[in-house]
Amino acid sequence: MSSEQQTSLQEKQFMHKIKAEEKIEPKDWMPEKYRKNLIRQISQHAHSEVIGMQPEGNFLTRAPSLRRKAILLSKIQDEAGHGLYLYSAAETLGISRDEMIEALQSGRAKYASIFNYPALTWADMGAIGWLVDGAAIVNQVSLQRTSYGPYARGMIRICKEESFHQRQGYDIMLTLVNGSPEQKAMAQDSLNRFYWPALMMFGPHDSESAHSAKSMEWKIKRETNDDLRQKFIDQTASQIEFLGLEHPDKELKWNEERGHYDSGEIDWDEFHNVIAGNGHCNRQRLEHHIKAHEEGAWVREALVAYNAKKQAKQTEAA
Ligand code: FAQ
Repeated sequence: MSSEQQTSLQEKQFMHKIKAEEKIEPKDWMPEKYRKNLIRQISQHAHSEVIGMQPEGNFLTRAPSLRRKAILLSKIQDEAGHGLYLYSAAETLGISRDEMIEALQSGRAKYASIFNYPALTWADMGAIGWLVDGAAIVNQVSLQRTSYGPYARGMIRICKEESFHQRQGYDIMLTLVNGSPEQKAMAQDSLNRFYWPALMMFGPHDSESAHSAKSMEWKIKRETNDDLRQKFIDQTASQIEFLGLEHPDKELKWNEERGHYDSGEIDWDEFHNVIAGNGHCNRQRLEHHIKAHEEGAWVREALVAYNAKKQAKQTEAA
């Protein structure tokens, strides 16, 4: 059999597995473009979790009570853990952690646009948990069925934790709307600033999405950007109503025929501007990441030295 025939047979077997809903595992044959696309998506997902710790991290010293501080701290630590599961999943595809970090820090790899918006008030901790984690869950629930085994399994655990994050955010909002008029106004202001950027987390419209068609065929993505965004719009409408806040989208209207809400258009210029690196906080987020990474170099070096010493001792004993 020629090498071309061999590849075509492998491709057929690969597609057969995808169609049969079998997971693709690290040692299985896979098309090079499938591998590269997964590395792109999983590593950007990991970067988002890690960069996403920054806006909330800023509020650890400003939490209004010890209880709120402990909850926020534990939520932020979860996000670090999510980053680690995801980097590990990407590593099974043959890329190193160093290469991924280099791509992030040089600006070649993206991370979720939402984290380039500033967190200005305590209410933003509520809006981030409720809306940002809420949008992340809608997307990640669907990714639990993604075709790549290590990514799908990581998503199952991540979703459980994100669900707690979403509730703690909503709980902060509930407390604020039931507080003083100033607290309620703070919650409204935060909703107004985070609602549209949260919708942008789902990516461009399907018609503009470069990767969607192939990712849907390979079942890397199980639902399209617009379908997931619609789910989020639908579920958020009643949550906003329950809080007694005004909906930031003045064009939002229930469409009986579609069984969904119709909504106003996203400011796509803003979205493209932010992902091109020109958002409020893009520079600050990357500079902070680089600084923290450099300051942590001694920990990585100490670990390598410790492992080398342990290995040498074991060899000597053997
Ligand atoms: N921001 O062709 P598509 C979280 C880029 S986790 C920045 O539609 P795709 C937890 C896209 O990368 C949040 N860039 O792309 C948390 C591509 O550029 P490229 C992260 C965006 O991949 C909460 C280009 O535009 N979740 O929040 C964005 O098929 C609180 C064309 O777009 C995930 O990453 C965006 N919003 O669909 C942590 C989930 N949208 O790579 C802390 C996994 C698009 O060619 C605190 N990822 N782009 O240079 C996905 O599901 C997909 O990658 C999408 C984008 C849906 C994000």
